[in-house]
Parts: sequence; structure tokens; C-alpha cells
Amino acid sequence: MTANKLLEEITSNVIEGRADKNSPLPEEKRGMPGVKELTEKALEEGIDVEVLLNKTLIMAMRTVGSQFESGEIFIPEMLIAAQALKAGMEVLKPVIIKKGLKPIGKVAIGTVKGDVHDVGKSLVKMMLEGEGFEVIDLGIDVPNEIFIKTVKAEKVQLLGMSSLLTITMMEMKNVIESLKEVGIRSRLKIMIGGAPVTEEFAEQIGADGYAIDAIRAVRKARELLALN
Ligand code: B1M
Repeated sequence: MTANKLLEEITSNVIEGRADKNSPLPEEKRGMPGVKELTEKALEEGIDVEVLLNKTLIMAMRTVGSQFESGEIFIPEMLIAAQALKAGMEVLKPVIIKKGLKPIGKVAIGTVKGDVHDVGKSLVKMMLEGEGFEVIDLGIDVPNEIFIKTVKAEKVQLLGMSSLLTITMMEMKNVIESLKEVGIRSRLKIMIGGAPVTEEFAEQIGADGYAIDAIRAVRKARELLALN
């Protein structure tokens, strides 16, 4: 299979939600390689990890997003596609991390309360790890208190918050206000992101930085911690 054909196969398997060869649907593809196996093959064949991540897996997920927006597919299909995307990301993770050496900074990251979207947050986490940061992943639907507790206990230098829903964006502000109330806001930098988040919103709520995607999140993290 040519490199281009392999990348096309990965894309279509993300869109079809085929995480691995055991994926049950579509029936005629049962037993055939899914995103996991195809991503492993692509790495073996020397395809660049950034091409796999940014030009293949993420682009495929964007297509899924457009299909959802146009009513072509519904939430279950979207969820299955996200699982397939994660299967590919899991394969890339060690390669991304291998690029980093000893931690260059300590970060905690989570998706705010009320929000269960974790693909973007996990991607940012992986990219930060790849850059050499130690990252504490607080997961999804993270309550305010857990952010505060982690900042206190773990002495993180950078707190990252992700929100994909307009209705959960204000949770980021709540966390920042709580950090101020307990007197630890100035101890750390705060970066936010997620599809509905903007630079202006970050400024409004008193975050230190915003990034539109995982690549820029890494750059912003370095900038905020004066590592450039
Ligand atoms: Co939902 N969802 N979803 N969803 N979902 C969106 C976000 C939506 C835009 C779809 C739409 O309607 N067009 C819409 C939000 C509208 C809005 O509020 N503005 C939406 C909705 C409405 C919902 C539900 C409410 C649907 C419902 O139940 N009626 C529901 C909410 C559940 C909840 O959270 N309480 C819901 C549920 C779900 C699933 C569970 C089915 C699934 C999530 C599965 C999972 O994550 N495990 C899902 C998915 C997959 C999506 C879409 C299709 C894709 C999200 C994604 O993974 N993108 C999304 C539509 C879309 O984005 N076009 C949609 C890929 C990912 C790599 O991008 O997360 O943006 P993203 O992350 C990027 C950047 O934003 C940035 O870097 C990342 C990598 O480049 N970034 C950061 C993210 N976090 C950052 C943090 C940083 C810096 C950068 O610093 C810390």
C-alpha cells in the first residue's frame, strides 16, 4: 500500500469509527485493520508522526464534525469516531513522548465541569508531554474543587482548561475566581482552549493565554513559562 493510500485508509476508518480490527461495523470489514493497526503500519513505514496526527487523524475528525453539523450522522456515530481517533492517538503517544526528555515544566489539564469532550484536551496533553512537560490529566467534567486541590497539592506551573460547549465556558472563569479567593492565582499561569473559546474570552476571564490548537498550545505553554 502506498503512503497516501495508507493515510486515506486511516481517514476513512476514523470516519467509519473502526478503532481496530475487532470493530464490528461495517460487517464487510470485520477482521480488517482498523485505525490502530493502520497507524502502527504507518509508523513502521516511517510516515511522520505530525502528518499522522495533524493531517490525518485530526482532519478525519473534522470531517466527522462537519457530517454531524449537516445532520448526516448523529451523536452515537460521532462518539464511535472519537474512540477510533483515540485508538490512533494511543499508538502515536509513545512516539510523541519519546521526543521529550526530562520534564521542562509541570502542567495540570482538564475539561471543565459539565463537559465530557476529551479528544482535544487529550491531544493538548499528548503534545505537551511530547514537548517534555510533565502533565497531570484531571480528565473530563472536572469540578472546580479538583482544579484548586491539584494546584495546591502538586505545585503546577501551568493550569490548562478545555471547554467545548458554550454553556461550560464560564466554568473556566469560576475556577480562576476560586484560585483568586484562596490566594493562589498568582502562583501559576493559566491557559485555556476549546472550539468556542477565543483570545478575547481568555482576556475577559483573566486567563494568561489561549491557543486555537494543540500545536499552538505547546508554543503558548513555552511562552507563558518563559521557556523560549
Ligand atoms: Co459534542 N459538541 N456534544 N460530542 N462534539 C461539539 C463540541 C459541537 C460543536 C457539535 C455541534 O453541535 N456542531 C457542539 C457544541 C456547541 C456549542 O456549545 N458551541 C456539541 C454538543 C452540543 C454536544 C452535546 C450537548 C450534544 C447533546 O447531547 N445534545 C453533548 C454534550 C455532552 C457534554 O459534554 N456534557 C455532546 C457530546 C459529544 C460526544 C460525547 C458524542 C462526543 C465527545 C466524545 C469524546 O470526547 N470522548 C462529541 C464530539 C466528538 C463532538 C465534535 C464532533 C468533535 C469534538 C472533537 O473531538 N474535536 C464537536 C464538533 C466539532 O468540533 N466540529 C462537538 C476534535 C478535537 C481534536 O478538537 O476538541 O476542538 P477540539 O480541540 C482542539 C482545539 O479546540 C484546541 O486544541 C485541540 C486540538 O487541536 N484545544 C485546546 C482544546 N482544548 C484546549 C485546551 C488548551 C489549548 C487548546 O489549553 C489548555
